[in-house]
Amino acid sequence: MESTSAASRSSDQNLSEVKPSTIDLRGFIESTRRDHPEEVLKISREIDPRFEITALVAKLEQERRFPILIFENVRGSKFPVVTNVHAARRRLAAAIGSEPRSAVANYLKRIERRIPPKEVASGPVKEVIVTGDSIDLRALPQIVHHQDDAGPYLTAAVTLARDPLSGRLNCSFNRLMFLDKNRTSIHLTLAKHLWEFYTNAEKLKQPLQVAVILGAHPAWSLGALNIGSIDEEEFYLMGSLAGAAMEVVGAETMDLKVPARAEMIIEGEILPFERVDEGPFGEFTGYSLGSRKREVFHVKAISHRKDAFLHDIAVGHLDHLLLSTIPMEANLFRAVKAMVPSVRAVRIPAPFTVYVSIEKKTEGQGKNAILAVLGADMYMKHVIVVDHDIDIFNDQRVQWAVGTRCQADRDVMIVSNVGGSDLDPSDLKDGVTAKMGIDATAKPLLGSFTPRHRVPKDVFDRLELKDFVPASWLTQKDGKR
Ligand SMILES: Cc1cc2nc3c(=O)[nH]c(=O)nc-3n(C[C@H](O)[C@H](O)[C@H](O)COP(=O)(O)O)c2cc1C
Ligand SMILES: [Mn+2]
Repeated sequence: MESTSAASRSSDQNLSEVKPSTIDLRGFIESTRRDHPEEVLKISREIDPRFEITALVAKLEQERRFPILIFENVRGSKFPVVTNVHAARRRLAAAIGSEPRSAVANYLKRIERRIPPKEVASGPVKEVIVTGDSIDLRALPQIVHHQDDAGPYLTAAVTLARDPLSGRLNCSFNRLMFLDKNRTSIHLTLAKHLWEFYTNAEKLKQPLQVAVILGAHPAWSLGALNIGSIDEEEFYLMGSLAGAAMEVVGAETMDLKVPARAEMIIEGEILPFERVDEGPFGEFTGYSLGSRKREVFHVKAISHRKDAFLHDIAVGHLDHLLLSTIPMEANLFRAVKAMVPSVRAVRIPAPFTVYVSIEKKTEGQGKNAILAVLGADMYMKHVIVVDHDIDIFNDQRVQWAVGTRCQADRDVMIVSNVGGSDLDPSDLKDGVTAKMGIDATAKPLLGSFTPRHRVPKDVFDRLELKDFVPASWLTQKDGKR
């Protein structure tokens, strides 16, 4: 199959080389298998969707292996399962035509050029259409991820909905917990865009219609996760990131266009004023949070490919964390750059935490960078800003900067009672949190700060290790890196 594989070879391939009709998740998996056969593992042995799928991801992770996993034989369902698609930065970068190190820069570059969706008459996702009484969600693999989870969940669900007030579209990931043959719960983070749409619909006493996309190309997923104003429609960035228009086709029960090359579309509505117990659920934070009241999604139609597979995301594992951090890092890079033009890099090393490196040119820019981050992403809680001589991909160097360039009473800022994630296990009230910024840049500026120790460069360059140490040392790989 022709595919996006050229993406993995050049840093940003010629856009005209990408044929729209080949952009989909299975095409991406196929091109990954062809170019990096060790990154795709097909498993024909029967697997129990209750814990075993996540267990295998976790066991492989322990071995530092992160292949895409295809389970052909899933107990209790005729649908195969694909998981761990996003567990390698190389794959996510390749999906947007980039090398791993330049993924954030390439993300920002690609979303500048809008490639709107292209309407087609039909597509593979319409091969099978199920409506009315024939709908039975229990025919799908019932994947239970972690020990304390309240039940099986759909974790790779990209929602598409229209604001009843403005008419604008929104895409985001929202997890669904299976309730019965045609209902799930849906988790809408407070103050995020789908929640905003839903509260608008509720005020009008109307249901909110939602199409759930399952089996998205990783570039579409990265687009759905774009962080921006509620007026920015993620739907129009998906093709931009993939490098070719996303083909779309009319939904069955609502006035929305859905990706024609998805694996499956679940159409339905969230009714006003209805809530149900959801959870406990093992979250992306690595904790299992208790049960809460959540909204309910009523399924009206399911359309899917004849040989559709169910796309799963291993919650809280790299599959999940890498996928969500690239769009967040891109947004934060852009936001800091608006305030501090000489920003060098942004990295999210842990939930709610971000490192920023800047080339500080004038006093106070460390704190400008902190304010830009906290103003640009509701989830971010702890911000550490360092100078550009610090490699923020090395946690130890960041801690070194905090230890040696920071005075807590001068360089730490704390803001209490700010809206944040409702999945933070340390907050006392749902979604209300304290924010902290640590300005670990050298004061007043790096150039005038106490100099670092170093051996003279000419001496360093002149000495040859081979003149001093056994030859075997120089051929041995240092495994500690
Ligand atoms: C795998 C995955 C699952 C997610 N699950 C949820 C969820 O259940 N509810 C939610 O509000 N956000 C969830 N998110 C985060 C949102 O999708 C993300 O914050 C998105 O950018 C929000 O979009 P918005 O800015 O349009 O509201 C998830 C993200 C990922 C990657
Ligand atoms: Mn949005």
